[in-house]
Amino acid sequence: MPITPTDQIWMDGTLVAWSDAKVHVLSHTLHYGSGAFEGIRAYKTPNGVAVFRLKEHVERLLRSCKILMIDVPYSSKELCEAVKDVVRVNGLSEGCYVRPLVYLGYGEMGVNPIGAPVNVSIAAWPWGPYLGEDAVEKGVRMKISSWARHHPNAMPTAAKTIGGYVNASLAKLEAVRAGYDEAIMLGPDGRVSECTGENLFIVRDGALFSPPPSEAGALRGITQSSIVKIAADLGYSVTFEALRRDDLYLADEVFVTGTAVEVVPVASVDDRVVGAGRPGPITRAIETTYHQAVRGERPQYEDWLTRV
Ligand code: PPE
Repeated sequence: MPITPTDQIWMDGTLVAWSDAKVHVLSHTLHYGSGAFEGIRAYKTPNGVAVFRLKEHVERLLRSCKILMIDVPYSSKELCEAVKDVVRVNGLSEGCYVRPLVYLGYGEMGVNPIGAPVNVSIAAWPWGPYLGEDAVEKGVRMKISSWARHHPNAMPTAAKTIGGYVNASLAKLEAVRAGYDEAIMLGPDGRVSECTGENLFIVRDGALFSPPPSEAGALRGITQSSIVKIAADLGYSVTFEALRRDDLYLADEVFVTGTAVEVVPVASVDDRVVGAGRPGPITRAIETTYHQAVRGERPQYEDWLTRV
């Protein structure tokens, strides 16, 4: 998806002009992929622009770095302030997507990352619907990938590791080139894991199920956890349960969740129509509530919002 440039990007504690936010070609992460990132959204609310679940995202970034043994030279508090600054200085009062990135910079070559400088950047720009303009309305077509999700001893699946996304990119390419909107990935054990940039839920007999993140080798999605809360508040039961591909084919409803995608219904999986082939009532109710919660239209979820 194309990027709409904004004015300034935070790099290692300083705001620099968008066009000057550059790195050296010998930056360590560019060669070996070690580093971590986050995806955060900010929304326009009746009381000004607010970042959704800011602290949770920043803390997940720091946890990803802990796994990678990367010492981030900023505290959670400093990074939260920096995210707010970036949204504010770029005048993104209509909302935006924020991309914090921790990477190893220029100075060391060779796989050994010890001694490479740790750099942090935070950029923000307006980002539209992740899976297309009519995804929420019509639902998306999914394909189960021939690429398996990482084995947890091959890539730490709890970390949002930069290099880990090669696996996601391969699955995405395969799905898109075959004419689908997105891929669903199975774990090394053949159970459903997650999508290339989303977690997944199914609805069966009025109840919700999602693969348990750590067993499924899926990212512990912050949106997934918001949906668990919203679904429970709406009176639906939610269970983390291992799912197989036939559970997807036979589900009454399927939807995906993530910061970038938000909540998007699935219309078909491997050309098997899900339910009636249009977004189901439970997906609709959850999508609507999430849409309102992130925009500050649901006072009960006000704790999730940080005004900039
Ligand atoms: N799984 C994966 C693999 C993933 O990348 C994301 C977020 C999620 C689950 C959902 O996590 P959460 O955002 O905490 O609910 N994907 C981010 C990056 C997408 C991209 O293309 O870049 C995102 O949504 O920001």
